[in-house]
Amino acid sequence: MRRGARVLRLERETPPAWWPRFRGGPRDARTVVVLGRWLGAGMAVCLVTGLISHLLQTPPGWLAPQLPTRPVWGYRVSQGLHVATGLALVPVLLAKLWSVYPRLFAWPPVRSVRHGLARASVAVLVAAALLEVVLGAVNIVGWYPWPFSFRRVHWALAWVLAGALLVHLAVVAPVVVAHWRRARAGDAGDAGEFAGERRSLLRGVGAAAATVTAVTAGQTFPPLRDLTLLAPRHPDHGPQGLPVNRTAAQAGLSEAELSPSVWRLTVTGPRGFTVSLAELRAMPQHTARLPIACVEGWSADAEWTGVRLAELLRRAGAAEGSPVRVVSLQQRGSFGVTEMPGPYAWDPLTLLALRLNGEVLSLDHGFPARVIAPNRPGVCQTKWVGRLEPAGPAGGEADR
Ligand code: HEM
Ligand SMILES: Nc1nc2c(c(=O)[nH]1)N[C@H]1C(S)=C(S)[C@@H](COP(=O)(O)O)O[C@H]1N2
Ligand SMILES: [Mo]
Repeated sequence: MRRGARVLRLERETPPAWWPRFRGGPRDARTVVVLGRWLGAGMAVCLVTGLISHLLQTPPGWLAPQLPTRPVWGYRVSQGLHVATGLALVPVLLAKLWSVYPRLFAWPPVRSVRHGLARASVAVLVAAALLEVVLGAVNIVGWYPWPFSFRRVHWALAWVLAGALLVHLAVVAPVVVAHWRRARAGDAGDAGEFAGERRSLLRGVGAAAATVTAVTAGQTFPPLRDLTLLAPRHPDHGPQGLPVNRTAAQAGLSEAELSPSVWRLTVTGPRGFTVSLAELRAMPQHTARLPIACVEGWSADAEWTGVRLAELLRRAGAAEGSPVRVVSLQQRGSFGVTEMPGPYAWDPLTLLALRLNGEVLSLDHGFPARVIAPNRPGVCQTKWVGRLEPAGPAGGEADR
């Protein structure tokens, strides 16, 4: 009781003279709710598409044999949406923080244990949201200033963010419900007071988000390609009309070791074999139009020609439907080895590609041979392939 009385008395005191005070501006509950709605919708899109990206890249064992290879552009749309939505959220997040930051200085700072916990959860929410968005944006420009794995931290933060957001929504639910609909003339409260300013603010934030999208989305959405001013990649700038994320030189590969007189493809298995490039070219060639969809948000369609992976696996005596480990000649850095689940390995569209857009693959696109599969993240489309290792009949790791 006595504690309660003290807290109540504190509530009646005015803040000290140095305590910040804010007046006016469209920072009323209705503004905050509308911005929160946009932010929440965008975060939900990022969470779902991020989850898809995670599962396609590193599926749990039970899911790997079920992964869908159609639509061929599925990952392209999903990850394009992820990065486009994440970038559009930047102005919305800034506006939301601007609209609520005076509340950081509410008096008294803490009213009760419950109030203290609610405020602490907002601290987690704000920190996680800022970090998630900033890390993502820094990653897509190819800058890695931190020592940790972007992917692991971004993944863990996504769950922290989702949890903090749920707690936050529970706490603010009454305010959200009260201001979900626009106030009508004659309604009580302050909802109508800032209507004009609110409209200007929301229009400004909407215009900022639309502008960010317009100047970046062309990296994945061809109709906007001519507006691609701020995106790190232009979808058709690069050798053979396709961007390159890591060149052969950057991967530590020399022209000599990739030369057709030296290079051989080995496929392991009960009837394992080794072939030269000339022998691969003599096998039946197939052409497929499939996108490269980089996890970093750029993507482009291309026409690939080569040998069906399934045909190579079958010839080596691999069990139908079994997964395959794709091993690149690249020794340095990541993406040298991919585990390809069965559905991709045996899909008729999945190729060990030798040609791109009608020409022999350039060195930087993976000459002499690279993998291209439908509905797969770009990181899994291994270049400079040297070995294919299908899993044994039991499909277990022990067979490898
Ligand atoms: C609300 C904000 C966001 C959430 C909840 C979120 C969530 C996720 C999740 C769960 C993943 C999968 C991570 C994994 O594979 O383990 C992911 C991947 C990714 N996100 Fe976000 N993200 C957000 C914002 C952003 C932003 C703003 C960008 C960049 C502009 C971004 C760029 C990326 C990239 C490049 C990946 C692929 C990582 C990789 O596999 O290498 N994200 N995101
Ligand atoms: N061996 C190897 N394969 C690789 C990579 C790599 O760094 N090494 N990068 C991957 C990534 S991140 C992408 S997006 C695609 C890009 O293919 P491209 O350079 O032909 O456009 O290749 C993938 N294959
Ligand atoms: Mo990529």
